[in-house]
Amino acid sequence: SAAEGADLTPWPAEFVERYRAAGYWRGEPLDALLRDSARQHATRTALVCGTRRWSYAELDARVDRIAAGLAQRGIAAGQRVVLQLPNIGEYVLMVFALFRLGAQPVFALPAHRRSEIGYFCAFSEAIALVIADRHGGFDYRALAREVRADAPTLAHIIVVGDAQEFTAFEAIDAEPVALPAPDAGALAFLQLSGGSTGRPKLIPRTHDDYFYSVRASADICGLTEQSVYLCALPAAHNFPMSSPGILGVLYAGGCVVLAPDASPDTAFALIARERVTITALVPPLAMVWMDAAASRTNGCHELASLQLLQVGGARLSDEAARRVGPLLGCRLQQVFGMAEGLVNYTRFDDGEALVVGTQGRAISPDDEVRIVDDEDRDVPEGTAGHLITRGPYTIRGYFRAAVHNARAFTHDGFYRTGDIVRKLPGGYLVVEGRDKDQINRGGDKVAAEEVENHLLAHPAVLDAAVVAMPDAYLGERSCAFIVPRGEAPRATEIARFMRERGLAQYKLPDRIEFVAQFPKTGVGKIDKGALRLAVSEKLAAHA
Ligand code: J2J
Repeated sequence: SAAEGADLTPWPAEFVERYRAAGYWRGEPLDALLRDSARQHATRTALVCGTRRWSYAELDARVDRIAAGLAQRGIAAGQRVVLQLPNIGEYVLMVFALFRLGAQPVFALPAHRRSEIGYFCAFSEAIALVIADRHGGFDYRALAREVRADAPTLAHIIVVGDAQEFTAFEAIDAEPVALPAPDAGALAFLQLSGGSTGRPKLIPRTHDDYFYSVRASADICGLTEQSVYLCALPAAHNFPMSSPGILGVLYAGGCVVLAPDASPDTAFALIARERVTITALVPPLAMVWMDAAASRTNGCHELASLQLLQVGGARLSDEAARRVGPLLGCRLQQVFGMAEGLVNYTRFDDGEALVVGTQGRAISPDDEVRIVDDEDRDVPEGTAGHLITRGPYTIRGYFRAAVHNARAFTHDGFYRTGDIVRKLPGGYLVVEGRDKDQINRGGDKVAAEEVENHLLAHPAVLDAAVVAMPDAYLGERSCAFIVPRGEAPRATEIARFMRERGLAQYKLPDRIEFVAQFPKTGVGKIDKGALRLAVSEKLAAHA
């Protein structure tokens, strides 16, 4: 694996010194966040899941026992554990237990299937996989059985619920033992990249860098021990985890309420019951909530406690942004972030024009945010260009991806975000588009090449190109253009084949177009711009 590149690309020494001197990196592992809050807020409610509630003291004590239980089974510091859980209390317990142990969670999503989970387990050389028995009509134990066959390092499969032949989550329990504190400069966990390549890239975040982004985010969002956060998005996603999300709320001594899903029926009832003050959504869900609130006579009443709605993950239209306040009776905060690091927020003292029309500005005075042209030269303020960035919580390289890193980072360590952005006075950013080969399906990122590779595995597919097409609800959906080998297969046959490949549902093409050949650019590459135009014109003609 050494040939594939480093697990963690370190920041150069001068940056390490600067970030420490500025007080960003404090040498504290992430589990200290829970330990400290347990000291300060022992009896306050930290976590709510359905009818179950944990105080800070209870949560901290349970985490100690789970960490000891994991250690007893031979799961140790520096080992990877693929974590795939829905929004349930055990997710939070397991995350902190792994942090405390110095073991490294790989944050998979409940939507992932055999293709993704198998890859995460094999590529990260995971020693354990943690799943729920069933969720959303899907049996994760069946998935684990399939994955195990191709993941030689996988020694433990831990199941919340009915474990069948696997290890029950409740069995991971032992008298607390003294564990050496993990090195705060070390890899704390692997987050997933939205990516644009054939295989999802893994993002190595350190305790130091992530802890800083969480503290600063909690501060920017005004979190206190009075804050009640509804986690309605999948908890493992970087946004509800850290911006300021679950970790930020637990740092501030507030209360995290886990929602099993983000539907208005579920979420509004929880907001009313727990007096939720802040939550985070992707734009399509924000629109569903606004529609629901508008059509419910008691909608506003249920949301009375809600002070702040954060929206991010994909571009929120100005029109939708303007309706948040009137319809939901709370403030809007736009969040433009990425699991690789950089997070931008609109601020509380920003005027309407900034909150509605921009995606905010960076967290840190030491975030270096540059907008450049195709030759990496800075463009004038207000001009659209490529966003590149480095800073105290932005990675310098992906996990074991030397070849890709050479393209994804400049020689002096700026991360190429792939976003096309304008920078306004004060550092406010407006996301104008993207130059990465990705579809942003309402916040769910789909790497075109990953889907194309699966399509190319079908014997009747000669060539494939996946592009974004406009969609009123999700912003974008995916369209696969296929050049058939001989007679075109039926679209339903392609869909069946793709499902069998074990891909997450959101990556399956929303539309398939068969063509005799692809339009080419001057240099002979597939002209994806022309394909995007072709499908959007076709959709417009039928609208
Ligand atoms: C336009 N595009 C956006 C926005 C992200 C907080 C919030 C979001 C993420 C996230 C995150 C956008 N408007 N407001 O990690 O901590 C697109 C950009 C970006 C990519 C990153 C967080 N907010 N995007 O979405 O790693 O293209 O992180 O580069 O999933 O989402 O995706 P992801």
